[in-house]
Amino acid sequence: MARDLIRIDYVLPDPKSGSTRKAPIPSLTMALLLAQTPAALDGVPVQASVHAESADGPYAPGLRRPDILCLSVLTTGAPRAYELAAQARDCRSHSNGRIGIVMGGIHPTALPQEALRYADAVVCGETPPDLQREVLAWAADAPDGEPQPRRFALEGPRPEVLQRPCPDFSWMRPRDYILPQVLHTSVGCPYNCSFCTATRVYGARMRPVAYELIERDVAALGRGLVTIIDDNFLAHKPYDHARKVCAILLRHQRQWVAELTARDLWQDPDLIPLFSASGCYGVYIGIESVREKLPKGLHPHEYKDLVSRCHDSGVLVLGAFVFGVGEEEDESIFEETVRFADTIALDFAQFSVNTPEPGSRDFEHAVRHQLITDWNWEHYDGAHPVRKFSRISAEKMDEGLRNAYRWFYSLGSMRRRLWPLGGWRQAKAWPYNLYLGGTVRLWLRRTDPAEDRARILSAPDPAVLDALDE
Ligand code: B12
Ligand code: SF4
Repeated sequence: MARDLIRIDYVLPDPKSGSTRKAPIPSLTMALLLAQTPAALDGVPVQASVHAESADGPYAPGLRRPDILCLSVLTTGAPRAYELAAQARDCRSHSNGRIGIVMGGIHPTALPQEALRYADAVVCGETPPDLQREVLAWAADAPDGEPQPRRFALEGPRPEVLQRPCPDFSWMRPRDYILPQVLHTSVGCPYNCSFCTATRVYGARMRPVAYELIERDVAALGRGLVTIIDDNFLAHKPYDHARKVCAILLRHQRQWVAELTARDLWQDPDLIPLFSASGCYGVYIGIESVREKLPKGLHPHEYKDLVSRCHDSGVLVLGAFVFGVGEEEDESIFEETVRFADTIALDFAQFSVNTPEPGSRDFEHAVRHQLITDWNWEHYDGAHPVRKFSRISAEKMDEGLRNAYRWFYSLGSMRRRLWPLGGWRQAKAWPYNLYLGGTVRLWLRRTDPAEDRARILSAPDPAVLDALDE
């Protein structure tokens, strides 16, 4: 069919759109895919736009009628992505052709067979500009007939240095996000934690975005705190990458936060003062368990030391904990964890239920050992027990998670954690603590574990098990 315009919609599905006050950060994935979109395909001009359901509300394929619907899918968004794909199948594009449906992101990367039941094309893993062009060109032809579903993946070696256009955030309204400014400087992580997909999808070696491009991306950011979303900002000794990025951030006078491994930060005494001097506002460290020591982790007294060294340099610390990591954990783990977070005076904490995310080693282990109790992908958000735990029931896990948040963001805990250091730390940490405390109360009011348990799926899509046998 002759067309004078190809319309592409990039959509980030979110089953809970509108349920929280603000989304945490805008999607770099959307911004990058938009920027990487070619201006024309086969001589036909392309018009592309982004719709992030968490901020923009539910997407309607029948109203938008794109030629190509591109869905970026995390596991929690998979059921919604499949629903949107089914709706798109039932309508025609603006030029009255068939809508080509493409899926990418971590869930289709982990379980392409499942995604291919709903999409014309699935893209596995990282998608540099050339691969994206190839997929879009293929999908643009889809209106001429029913295509054979196809799986695309990067052929040949992964690029050592990432070359790409400046992420295009023009679609994003900063007021919709808690931290609207996002920066991506590298991929890959050597630790290969069993619950994470970073090493498997992006490799064990840290591969940076070209430094001149990082400089360009920092210069293009709006005002406000910058969130660095690298899997692990301190992936390799001697941490040259982090040092180079700090120099860029300092040149541009930006305040920033990043996710990194506690062990690396603790081992190199120069890093915290260097971070602080370059504008580091805070760091996000995965502590995971107060009982199990993971390869990337520290002993409890070392965490205390690390947090106080950060505080001495004016850097705030968010510690992330996961319940159900060790087989020996029982119901006492919740109180013990919050007490630990209080004692080491964390500024912020995130608590999750150990979740075997598709793409991780834990997922394969859980499937093979028949530990999974809930196949509803929407529940794979770290806030629902979806697998069996030896000594904690699903009900107690729900209750324990909710209590942990309630206790940590109570006024009493805030006072204990934030008061002693006074001055700068209170000014920086209180407003976010109060905001997060409000968000926690809203979440507790709006969610009901018993209702969620009524939506448990006890059997998987057979394509999921086929994928593991491959
Ligand atoms: C930033 C981040 C977040 C942010 C923002 C997420 C977002 N919506 O953008 C925040 C903090 C909100 C977040 C929250 C969570 N996250 Co998170 N997060 C990440 C992180 C560190 C980086 C993602 C990113 O932007 N990467 C940069 C972009 C450029 O890469 P990309 O997304 O892979 O996209 C590339 C390709 O995949 C491809 N692609 C992607 N989509 C599409 C679509 C099409 C059509 C095409 C052609 C190509 C394509 O092209 C891109 C360019 O190469 C990843 C780790 C990782 N390495 O992916 C975890 C990760 C995505 N998060 C994860 C998890 C588990 C969560 C939480 C459940 C954690 C929790 N307990 O709260 C929540 C739930 C979020 C939700 N809405 O469901 C898991 C997801 C596992 C899974 N199977 O889904 C990951 C993979 C980390 C891990 N543990 O393995 N997260
Ligand atoms: S250190 Fe962090 S990014 Fe690296 S594998 Fe472990 S959880 Fe994933």
